Amino acid sequence: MSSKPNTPLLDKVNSPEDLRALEEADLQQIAEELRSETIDAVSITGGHLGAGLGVVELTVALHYVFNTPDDKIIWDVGHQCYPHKILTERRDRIRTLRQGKGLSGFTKRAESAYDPFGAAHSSTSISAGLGMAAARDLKGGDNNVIAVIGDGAMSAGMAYEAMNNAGHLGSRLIVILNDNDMSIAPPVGAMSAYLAKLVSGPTYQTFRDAAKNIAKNLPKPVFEKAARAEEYARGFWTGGTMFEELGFYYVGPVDGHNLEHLLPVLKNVRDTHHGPVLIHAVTQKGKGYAPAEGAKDKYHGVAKFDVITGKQSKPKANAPSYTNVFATSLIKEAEADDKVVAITAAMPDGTGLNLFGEAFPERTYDVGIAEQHAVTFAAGLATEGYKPFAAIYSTFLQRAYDQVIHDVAIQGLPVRFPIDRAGLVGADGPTHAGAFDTAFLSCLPGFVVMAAADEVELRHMVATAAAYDEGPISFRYPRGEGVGLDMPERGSVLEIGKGVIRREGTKVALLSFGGRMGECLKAADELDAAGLSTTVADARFAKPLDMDMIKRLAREHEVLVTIEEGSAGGFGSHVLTRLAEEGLLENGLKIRTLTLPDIFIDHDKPDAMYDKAGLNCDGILKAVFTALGTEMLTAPQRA
Ligand SMILES: Cc1ncc(C[n+]2csc(CCOP(=O)(O)OP(=O)(O)O)c2C)c(N)n1
Repeated sequence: MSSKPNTPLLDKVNSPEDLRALEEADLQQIAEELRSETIDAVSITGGHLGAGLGVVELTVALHYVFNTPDDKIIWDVGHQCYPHKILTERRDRIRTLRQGKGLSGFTKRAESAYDPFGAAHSSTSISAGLGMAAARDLKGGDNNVIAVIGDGAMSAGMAYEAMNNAGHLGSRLIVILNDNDMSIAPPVGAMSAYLAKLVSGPTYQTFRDAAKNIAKNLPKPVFEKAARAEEYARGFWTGGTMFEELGFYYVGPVDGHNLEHLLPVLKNVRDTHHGPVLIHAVTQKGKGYAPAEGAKDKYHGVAKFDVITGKQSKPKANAPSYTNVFATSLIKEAEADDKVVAITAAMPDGTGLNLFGEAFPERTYDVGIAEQHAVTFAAGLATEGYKPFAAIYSTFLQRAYDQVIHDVAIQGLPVRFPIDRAGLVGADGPTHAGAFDTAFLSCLPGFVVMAAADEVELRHMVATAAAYDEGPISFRYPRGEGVGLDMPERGSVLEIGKGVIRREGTKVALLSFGGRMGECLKAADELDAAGLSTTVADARFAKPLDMDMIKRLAREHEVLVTIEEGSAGGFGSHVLTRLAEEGLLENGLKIRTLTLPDIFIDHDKPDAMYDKAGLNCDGILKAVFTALGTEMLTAPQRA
């Protein structure tokens, strides 16, 4: 039963079951309303918009054709899942996306049965889906498993590892390649969609027979077109051939915005019992919202915005971002040294290497979503005397850990690791937090590990890394803006393994590694005001540690607190180990190590996250007062 125009059909759809009760003819209206609802929600919350808009029809079609949540849809990266969340019992909370205690901006198992696998890092969906398919086979079940993966995510090796394995196992698994790269997308249309439908159908024998069957009833020019389209659909197009060679049954390309094309293809694939099938859907990022369609990044990630104009409301920055300082500093170094080269794994804008690329296009490498390759590629460059800066966010560097150890560290190669988004990152939550890099790098022999206390320090660290040729070196810096300092034209080369005292005191020592320096200085003001004379030191290096400075802090103060925006096992742990070795923990020194707590902190406003972690002025004061065994000053006393 088709409803009257202008009736918001979406109001009747709380779950996919409600959706499946509708007529196929109603789905176009649902898609339109779903698109508007997604735009409206993200205009309030900010977040990933373009990717979700590109899969609206696909989302509707998948939930209509498949019996979710028994049939499992795994969204790769998960940033395109907002329409999916709206259709799967979360519409009432969609305007809490990415807010504290609200919905996650990614798929999350704890949030819903309709999210069978959590994501945020890319290219995991086929592996996870294959695992679920193998489990189903072991259990003798018959549910479907569908992995939806973007053409970008398909650039990562893991996706091919999974397909290789899927071809070998032969389990029934549906992969939907969500191809929104218009510049490489082949032409699509009714004919290729029709062929795709035929070749995915149960009556299909061989695609050549199918093409012949259609073609013999067609006039000659159409026949020739049909033959060409058939080649596109099954053989000629390299994607098809390649996927087939990996053991997948290739279907497509199909217009991912056309429900009349999508629904029969999905039904055919559902109702035939193939092994691994790949449906190649061509979509447009930002589809259906003009400001997104026209934007260079297709509104990949946006701040809150005005729906009518598309204008985003980004708060005015008081200081340049750390990302920008990194990029401009690296450009300075590269102007002076033609061996400096830069590598990004599909994040040119996020890392600032877009700016570097404009200045030095021939010395900039975007290798795709391929962090492992990026690191070993950098190692190769280093063997030939180049100075590679492999700029990878802390969270994504996790994926390349073996390459960091085996290809870089063991060979002592001077690869530079600028590590952006070090620490808590706010709305993106725990999947994107840069929590572990200090721990996983400062345990590696021969590595130099730095963290910038502010943007001037970052500039110095870029210069230091450019000058340092003896082995691997990293420097971490947080998301967001610097503190607004005057910047030197060019960075100075720091002495390796030397920290710096920022202010001298006598009773309490705060030893900071990285971006929490501002909070240390604030806490020191309060402690001084409370009669506790406080030293503040910037360690600069977690490896090698400045043991002269650290020993002096330990000997000359009653309390020593280390602060870092990273997990346990990092800077503070190394300080403790070394002080124990020196016998300096036996003389009544009261020591505390402030790190991120042993939990994954959910997405929230940065301040709330710091509060939870105890990594702010209050947290530092609390640590000092508990170490001293005295009451903490109340806010009125402090005022
Ligand atoms: C391992 C990893 N590296 C980098 C990223 C950052 N990232 C998020 S989405 C994205 C692009 C994904 O492109 P595609 O798969 O085509 O999806 P689309 O956004 O086009 O829908 C990147 C690079 C990530 N999520 N995971």
